[in-house]
Amino acid sequence: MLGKKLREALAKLTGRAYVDEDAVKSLIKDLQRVLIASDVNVKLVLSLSKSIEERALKSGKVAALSLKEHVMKVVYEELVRLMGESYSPRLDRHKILLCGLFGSGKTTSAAKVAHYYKTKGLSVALVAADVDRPAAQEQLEQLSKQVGARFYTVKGEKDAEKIVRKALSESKEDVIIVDSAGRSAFDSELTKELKGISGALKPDEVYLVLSGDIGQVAGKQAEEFNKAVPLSGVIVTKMDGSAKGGGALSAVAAAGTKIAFIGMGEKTGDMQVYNAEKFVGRLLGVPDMEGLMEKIKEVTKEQDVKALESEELTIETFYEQLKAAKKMGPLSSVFSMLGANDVPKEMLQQSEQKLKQYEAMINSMTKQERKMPSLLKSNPARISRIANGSGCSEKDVRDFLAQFDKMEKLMGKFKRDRGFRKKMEKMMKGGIPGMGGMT
Ligand SMILES: Nc1nc2c(ncn2[C@@H]2O[C@H](COP(=O)(O)OP(=O)(O)O)[C@@H](O)[C@H]2O)c(=O)[nH]1
Ligand SMILES: [Mg+2]
Repeated sequence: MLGKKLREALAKLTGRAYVDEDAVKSLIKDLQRVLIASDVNVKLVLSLSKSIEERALKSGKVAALSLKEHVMKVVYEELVRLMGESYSPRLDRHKILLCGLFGSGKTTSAAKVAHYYKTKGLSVALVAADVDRPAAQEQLEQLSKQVGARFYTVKGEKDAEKIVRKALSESKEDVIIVDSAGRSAFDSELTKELKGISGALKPDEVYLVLSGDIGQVAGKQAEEFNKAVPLSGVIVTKMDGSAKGGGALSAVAAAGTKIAFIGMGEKTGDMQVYNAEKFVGRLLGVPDMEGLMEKIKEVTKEQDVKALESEELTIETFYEQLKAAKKMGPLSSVFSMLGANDVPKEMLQQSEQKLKQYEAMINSMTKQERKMPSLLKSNPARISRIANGSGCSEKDVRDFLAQFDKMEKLMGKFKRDRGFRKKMEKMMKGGIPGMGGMT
């Protein structure tokens, strides 16, 4: 383990924004409290926070992100590693088995999933293989009518496997969804029944239906079901209530599976395909997780664009950099991030205006023109078109092209010549704005 001071020094040397260890630790303490309050299994919280701490300290922070955002990014990525970024339900012919304990929302979810596939234009069969309660079969029959799915069962049959075999032999639908019996607790009877159904059905997807509010027991439950019939995903129900869904996180971690759908109400349309930004936001109590991740993605993309520097400079890549720079905020803050705090105000305003002009011009160029500026240089018609399109004069356009030419040469030199690079860096530190080469 490196000493803190040494690590800070190293971070500075390698150009990384420095990450404060104590601050990260205290942020992670907060995170632990939140996750435990959201019903995530304590052991899981501890192992998660350990890997989050390690990564948050090790990975370089993007200068434009606050420390909290940096940690949030790591947290988000770790959670996504467990639960998946989003779920893409398959849209071909396939067979689905739903399992779960009594009252978890299996039958309702069967109808919701059926509804989902109907809206995708697929035909759907719902099979009632809950042999314990005749009422459950009627419930599914009613729901089938509502969603326009074909309904299969054998009334009075006590062998779930037989119902499934019969449905399979008759059904021609694209998607076959089997609703199985639940128990109030997991037992060997249920295992036997599920294995029987699974053997007959040979499901492509096995979803465990879990109520979002079951809390700490979710992990154990998922493990048990996963042993009986290997799960391919979890459907979390009742997320329209106060549940935070931490149980689902424990469940997918324990069974090594992913979240597929989220139930958001009692009606057949009340279901969403799982999406990490919404789910993680709720789990962590961050109301605008989508907004936050959007920002993080943009700023991180900007960093990737910097890596583009080694790539060829075209108007296209220049434009990407321009857009990325804009997302970082006004030029003044970009300069101060570069360590140039004393750029005269007029100069900033002028540069800001120039950049706007450049953007308008590039917007008026075709993709080809952006890739090959030489198409423009010798072509007055094109130049006049761009001037008209961007509200600039033809001279502005020609100036920009000449400027771009210079920049291109400069970049080439920059890449080839390490000594030149050093000089440039020195110049920038001396307060000469980085945009100097552009204006
Ligand atoms: N609010 C809400 N209620 C749900 C949801 N999913 C199921 N339910 C209700 O939970 C109860 C049990 O559902 P059911 O599908 O019969 O569970 P099963 O025993 O697993 O088949 C019913 O009253 C459903 O209306 C949901 O996403 N939100
Ligand atoms: Mg049921």
